[in-house]
Amino acid sequence: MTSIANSVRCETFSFREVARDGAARAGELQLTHGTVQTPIFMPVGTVGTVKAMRPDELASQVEAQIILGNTYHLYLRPGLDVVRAHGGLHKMMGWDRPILTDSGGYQVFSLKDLRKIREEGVEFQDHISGSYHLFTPEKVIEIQETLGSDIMMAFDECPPAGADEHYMRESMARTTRWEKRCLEARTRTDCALFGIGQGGTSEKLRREHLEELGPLPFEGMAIGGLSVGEETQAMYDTVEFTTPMMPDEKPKYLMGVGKPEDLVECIARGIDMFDCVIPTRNARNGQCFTSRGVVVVRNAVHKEDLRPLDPDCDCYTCRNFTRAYLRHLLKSGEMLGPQLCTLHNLRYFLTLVGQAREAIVEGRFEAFRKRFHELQAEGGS
Ligand code: PRF
Ligand code: ZN
Repeated sequence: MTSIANSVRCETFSFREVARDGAARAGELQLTHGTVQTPIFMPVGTVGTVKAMRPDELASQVEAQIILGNTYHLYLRPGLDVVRAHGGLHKMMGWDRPILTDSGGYQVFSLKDLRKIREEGVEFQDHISGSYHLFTPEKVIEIQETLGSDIMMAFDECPPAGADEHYMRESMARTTRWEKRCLEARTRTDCALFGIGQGGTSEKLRREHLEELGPLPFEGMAIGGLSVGEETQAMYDTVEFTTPMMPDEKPKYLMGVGKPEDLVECIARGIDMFDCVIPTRNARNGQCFTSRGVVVVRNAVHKEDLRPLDPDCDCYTCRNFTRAYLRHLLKSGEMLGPQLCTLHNLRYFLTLVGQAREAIVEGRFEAFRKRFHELQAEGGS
């Protein structure tokens, strides 16, 4: 079934589908550092911190079950020697729950003018010191094993949105060869490895790539190459025709997505895992997501607004502070502003996927989805 000679597999990994409602499903993911209930959203901790959050808040208040880190950034700074000296990324950052690391593929390709793609890998100049590096499939596996990730991602190319079919085919064939080399390079039996399918918004290309990658011994499979500037409906359509092409016995991860409505719509289309910088990044500018839609807390309408951000939210921010006070903190440039908004946004995202899961388990996902959209349409202010 596979041409992979290396027989190393992750022994601490398992995935079980718990319930299904339409295409939506609830599952349970067993990883080295603990269990994850799916569908799940993973807060992004690019450089070894989820910005503005302490790990204890992330665990006890956000109730994050797994977070994401980045190979590219951690390799450049603080560097592997520093991470190794701490005994791995978990110990360094004081987070004892699961961590997924992205392979660096996506980050390196966004360097545009500073990189060269070769069969061997990608040569690039980093954004910090400008020095030259070569990322190969072997190298990014070695880095992720040194970090001690629960889930490593294979090395892929995420082609730009408008790439033509000829370029896409060459890129995908190379990505397939790179991903096989990742499987050959793994040595740790406590780090899972996920494959990444590309193919833009083309059903034909998605099928071709997944026919090659699906049978390979990855523990999970991701959809890459979306949320790169295509229309929202094109993204939903692609997810809808792609999830049935992915192995059902493995988790299905949609990389780099999305807003609350994207989570609900893609859970409806069979996605189990998400990550995105939106809740953390937008929080720092005072854009908050709530059960009634977006609240831009910096806006003047909230100057004397004594309501909490979200009346339905149980987070520390919503239990203790008004919109007027949050606006004041943000306008004053106080650190607490971004901290409180980040805490709320992440708690809201984790609550949302938790509610979706409950609805799937109870067989009422469609009603949940309809109610979600109705409430969002009410508007936050
Ligand atoms: N590949 C990798 N990471 C990613 C993506 C991808 O295609 C995306 C797609 N937007 C986000 N993060 N390795
Ligand atoms: Zn809240």
